[in-house]
Amino acid sequence: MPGTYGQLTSEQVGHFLERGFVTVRGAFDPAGARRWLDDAWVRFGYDRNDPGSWAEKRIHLAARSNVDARTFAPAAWHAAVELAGGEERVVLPWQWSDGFIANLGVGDDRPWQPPSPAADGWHKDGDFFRHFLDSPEQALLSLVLWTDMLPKGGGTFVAADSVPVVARFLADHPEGVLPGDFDYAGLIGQCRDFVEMTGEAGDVVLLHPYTLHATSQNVLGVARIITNPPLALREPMNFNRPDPADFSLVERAVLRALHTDRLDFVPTAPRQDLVPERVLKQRARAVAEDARLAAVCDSPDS
Ligand SMILES: O=C(O)CCC(=O)C(=O)O
Ligand SMILES: [Fe+2]
Repeated sequence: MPGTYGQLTSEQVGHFLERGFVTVRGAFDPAGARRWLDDAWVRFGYDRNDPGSWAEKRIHLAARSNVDARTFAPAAWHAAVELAGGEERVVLPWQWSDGFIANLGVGDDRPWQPPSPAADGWHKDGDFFRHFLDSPEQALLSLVLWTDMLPKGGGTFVAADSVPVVARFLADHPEGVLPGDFDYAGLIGQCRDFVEMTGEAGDVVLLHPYTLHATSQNVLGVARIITNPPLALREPMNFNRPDPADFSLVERAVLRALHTDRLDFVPTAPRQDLVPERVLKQRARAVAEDARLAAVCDSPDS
């Protein structure tokens, strides 16, 4: 459909349909995030210049502050909205936050291994809802790079052929799947196309929401910091639109995966919001984080 896609090139559209992701390089100026990153190190409780002090190797902070991606990273915003089917279909604003995910040396006590089914922690994002084929809560998975993501330095592992695998699983489970109930070993075992995502601070990777991915080892001694803000839809995905031109690229990728032109998907159980373990852990950390931030604010050289 030439001309239908504004921001994305036909190569990017083809790549998204084939391999489930699009990269927007230089989507924002990392200098604009300096304060957030300075605060993050206070919240971690570590000296950024002393990797020896980084006791906890993976930290996922809660969000304290937000920016609207539309103004902060316009090219990424436009690309994301286009993948999800247009501005009127998505929940706005698309908020990006300082809920940083730091890889400060996961698995740095053993030799680095490339992505494969043997890596730990393959998952689909969305620990906060019951998953259906058409779930609106997570229309896209994103990786926002607040630092460089260097080879062997914590680049998120991605299974670029996982969308069809997960699509079949969800199509077979119209009753929905709780985040902890996916057969991840069985699903990742069907994948062959593994990617170690790398890039520079300011890059953004937009991925199909079904994409299986995993934390990787970071053996470089260099901190890697990302966020993964979900873009949500106002209504569930619709695989049965009267005019095929109205399918979003995310929906098209699902139909293609299921080898069908359209599908009348009807969930057989209610949608469900969940409070993830992650949030409970973040709340538990927050008291100490607040105290450290307050101490920095009170110090004479702040
Ligand atoms: O840290 C990473 O590379 C991936 C993190 C992730 O996938 C998650 O927190 O859901
Ligand atoms: Fe994830």
